[in-house]
Amino acid sequence: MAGEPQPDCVFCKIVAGEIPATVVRKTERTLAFRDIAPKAPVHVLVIPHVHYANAAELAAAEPGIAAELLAEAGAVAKDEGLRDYRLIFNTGAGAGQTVFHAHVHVLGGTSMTERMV
Ligand code: D5M
Repeated sequence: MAGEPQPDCVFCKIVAGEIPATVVRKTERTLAFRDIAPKAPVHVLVIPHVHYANAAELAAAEPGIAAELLAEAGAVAKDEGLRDYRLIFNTGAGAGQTVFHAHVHVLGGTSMTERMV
């Protein structure tokens, strides 16, 4: 069922505490943790606890949580001392999405003007 934990989803396992992550922020509905393969000095992922395949599906089904995801991304940037940063929502394998649980990448800590992650 939409929003329910998926047994083979690595991010559902992180939410459940079944695999470790370096958590930097947590709310009742979202979790922010450091990317395992950082592409910038600061590279944090913000995810909803609920499982949706991508951010657009999350926003369609649970707009309040999608808004919270964005607010938390901004809070991560502030916590990390970033004034300028990039938010990325890869959507679909052809766009580079590898984990099919909604997430936003927060990238910064270096000049982002030449970078596409
Ligand atoms: O991004 C998915 C991102 O998730 C990618 O940058 C690696 C990261 N990842 C995958 N597994 C983990 C664990 N276990 N901890 C932290 N980060 C992880 P995408 O937009 O789907 O390409």
